[in-house]
Amino acid sequence: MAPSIGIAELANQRHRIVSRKGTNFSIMVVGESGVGKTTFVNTLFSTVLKDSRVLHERHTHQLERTISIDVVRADVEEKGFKVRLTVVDTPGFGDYMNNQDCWVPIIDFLDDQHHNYMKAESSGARKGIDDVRIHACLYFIQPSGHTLKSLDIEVMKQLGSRVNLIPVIAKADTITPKDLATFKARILDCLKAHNIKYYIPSFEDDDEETTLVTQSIVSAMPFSVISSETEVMVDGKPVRGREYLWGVAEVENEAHCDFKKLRNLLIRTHMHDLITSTEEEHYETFRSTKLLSMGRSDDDPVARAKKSLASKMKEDEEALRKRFTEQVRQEENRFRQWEQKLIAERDRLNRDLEEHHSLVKELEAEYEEIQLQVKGGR
Ligand SMILES: Nc1nc2c(ncn2[C@@H]2O[C@H](COP(=O)(O)OP(=O)(O)O)[C@@H](O)[C@H]2O)c(=O)[nH]1
Ligand SMILES: [Mg+2]
Repeated sequence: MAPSIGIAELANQRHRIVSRKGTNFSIMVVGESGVGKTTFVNTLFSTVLKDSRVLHERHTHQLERTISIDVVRADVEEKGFKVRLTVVDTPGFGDYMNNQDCWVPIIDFLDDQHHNYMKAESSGARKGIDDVRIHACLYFIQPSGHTLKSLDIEVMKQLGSRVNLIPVIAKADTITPKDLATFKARILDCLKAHNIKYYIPSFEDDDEETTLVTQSIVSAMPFSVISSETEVMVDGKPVRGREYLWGVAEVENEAHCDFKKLRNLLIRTHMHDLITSTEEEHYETFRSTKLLSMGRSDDDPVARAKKSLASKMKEDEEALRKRFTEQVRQEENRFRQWEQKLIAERDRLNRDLEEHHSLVKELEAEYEEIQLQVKGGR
């Protein structure tokens, strides 16, 4: 029998969190396009669901501004213990838009979940609500070995102030262990230097053994992961991994990456901690700032980004209006010139006509005179 992945162990956690109906647990993955988010989601599901009763569901939320968010769900049940696991897969930055505010729809999604819950809570309809408040947000970092990009910093800043942010180094099989260690240290320094809040597993009230486990988890942060959608043979046994000419990079081998530590943290040891901190810290922060601000949000960077988008649109509109007015003005000028030309032409023709007229008159008078002379001469 394959080893159990430990959902049942939730019952041993510090507080009992699960009623008979089970609990919601939602994870979100965020990061640049191609960094390996979708592969990770599929890897996580296939290893978590190995021997659980599964009710799998996949659907897509189409959000505004053509950014679509993919939601994968599974009802996981082990020994009568139910968890509704939801993973929200976001399209990478650059998939749909390239600008600086590419993260705004993701932040909107997070806030919307809190907002929906808040509305349901205040109207007393909490039971019926589809609660997709995100308990853990995995931010995927490219395994560049250098340091964080400014976009990483900006996005993580936003995420960290709203959810339990868990920075993750993607594609650990593409970086040497030595470079990985340096990279991890640099990332931690960078997070600190930029005051980015990220999730640190809580130790309090842990017994000695659990504390040791948690310590080993914490010391591996930021977690490195290898993902793979296929299994390859290692020593005659199928394992999930990526096969190279020189060997296999194994997803669940702790010497190769921290996938197992991360999965343990999420699904086994700290699911409860993630849920409570979301409820007590992040949701409460959202609720109180929402109640406080009530429409006044000058200091909020998201509101500022939205405002800048709105003002950009206004500028564009203004420029369009100016261009249109200018065109109309030019057309009017052209018309006026043409009209004046016409008037001048008419005047010229009138003058010509008058000249002709008087010439005719002169000729007539001359003709009459000649006629008189002829008559008189007879
Ligand atoms: N070497 C390596 N490649 C990976 C890993 N995870 C994903 N990939 C590859 O990276 C590419 C992009 O992955 P995908 O999951 O679609 O990225 P997404 O755009 O972030 O969802 C695919 O070709 C994957 O096979 C990994 O851990 N190691
Ligand atoms: Mg993807």
